Amino acid sequence: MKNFYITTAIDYVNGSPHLGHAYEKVLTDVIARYRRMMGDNVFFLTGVDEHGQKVQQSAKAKGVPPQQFCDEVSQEFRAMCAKLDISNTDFIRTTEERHKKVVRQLLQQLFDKGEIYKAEYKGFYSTRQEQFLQDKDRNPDGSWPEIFGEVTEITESNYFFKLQQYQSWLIEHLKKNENFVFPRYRQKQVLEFLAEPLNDLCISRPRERLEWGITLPFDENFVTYVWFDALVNYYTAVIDKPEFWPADFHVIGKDILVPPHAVYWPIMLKACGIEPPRSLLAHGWWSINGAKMSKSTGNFVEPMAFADQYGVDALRYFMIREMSVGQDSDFSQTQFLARYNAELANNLGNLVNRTLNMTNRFAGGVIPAAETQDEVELELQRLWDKTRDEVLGLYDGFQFHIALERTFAFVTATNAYIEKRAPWKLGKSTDAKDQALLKTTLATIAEALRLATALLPAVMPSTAQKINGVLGYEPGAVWKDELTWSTRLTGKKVAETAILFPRPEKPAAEKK
Ligand code: ME8
Repeated sequence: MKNFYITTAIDYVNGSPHLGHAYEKVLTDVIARYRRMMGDNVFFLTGVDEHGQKVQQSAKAKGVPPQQFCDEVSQEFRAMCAKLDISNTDFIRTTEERHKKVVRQLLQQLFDKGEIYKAEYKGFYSTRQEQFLQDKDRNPDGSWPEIFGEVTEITESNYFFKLQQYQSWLIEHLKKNENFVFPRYRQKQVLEFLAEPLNDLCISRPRERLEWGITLPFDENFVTYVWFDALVNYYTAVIDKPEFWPADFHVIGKDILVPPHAVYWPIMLKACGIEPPRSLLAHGWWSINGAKMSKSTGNFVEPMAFADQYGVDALRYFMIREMSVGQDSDFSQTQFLARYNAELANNLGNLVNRTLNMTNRFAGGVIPAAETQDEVELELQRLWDKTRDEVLGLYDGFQFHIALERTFAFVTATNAYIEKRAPWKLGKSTDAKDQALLKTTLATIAEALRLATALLPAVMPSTAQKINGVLGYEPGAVWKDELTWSTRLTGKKVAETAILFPRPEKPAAEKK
């Protein structure tokens, strides 16, 4: 069994979870579930990033101590994971003792090796990004880009990590590992960033400016820079499970690829003598109804409102079907409803209902064996073989949106097969040939539905389970064995009805 370790970014708890957080969890969950279906031993980590200035400020604004504030908000993130059917193995919080211990150990190790030094810094600082700025960060007109928020000039002593001396190592590493970053074009961005000389990384904040952080083990007047603290979470979680390191994938948004994940993190690990992660998967950003989404502008969809109204799997399906991994997408209610109605309710939902109705009406609710096999059936079987092979390749290449498109094209073809065979006409005939063809038709539809369903559990786990349930079917333990056209359903008793995708009554609440 192959060990497979995958993580999401850990979310800042300075606000409630939003659609971007929900998407990242679901995307990672799809990969984790797929790897498990392929037989891997998966460790799937998610969690929250609880230190730093933003969290300290949000707690202050609410008038509660930071730890209490973190306890409350992290609960919302945990609840979101449960609600979205996220199959994570562990949930880490950076305020946990297990994590602080590892951060202190690594800092001490680097300090003892002479990789960390103290120096005075004079320059510009962005509170919003918790980052020191350089002239190259300015707009062409000399102003600071909006993402930095308020920028102030400061002079202070701090501890610095010798990042620069690892620059050429990292460039070599990226050249040797062409698939370090997915999508590939983002690997180029990393190399472009590395074309300029790196500055050493300031890894401390003076206690008088920031209290909410991990105290440096070698100087209690300082706390650890939040990014140095946060990145270590991936390592903390498996410190007693070395078989999972290096991580196979860190799934993150494109905004935190360069420099934190693609530059700081591999270098931090290298300096500590630890292997860097195998790959980073950087996804794109959601906008909502065409507008950029951010906590500060307050324009975000409550993912839970959609999950409550249309079902968790409908939300999971939409996000994975709509977004090509790596690219940006827009979440519009119109598009959500269009896909919900056309693809889930009218295509898949309809196939399930027709299968149950006709099996009940013409075969006493028991799936018959096929008695004939004509070109029409063979054609559908050949389409299945093609669909399955393509979909497996697409899953391996993170092209989930196309994998779903192909899977649903097979569902469409099965619905078209029903039209062609018109079992409602065959059912009226007493001719033996028609009766045989009717049995073949019912067997073919049920088997096609079972197979389409076998491609769905990574994205829609509970829908797949429900469909198997109404078909009276329990899939076997080896997933790949489930993917061949078979007679597994012969003799199974189907349910009377199934309601998978109910018609929405009123539009989901959308915050603007
Ligand atoms: O960056 N669309 O936390 P975070 C898609 N704590 N993804 C989005 C998004 C959007 N509109 N908005 C945010 C942090 N994300 C750090 C990470 S990891 C050691 C520390 C994604 O709460 C974002 O890209 O701001 C990131 O991957 C994740 O949500 C958490 O963002």
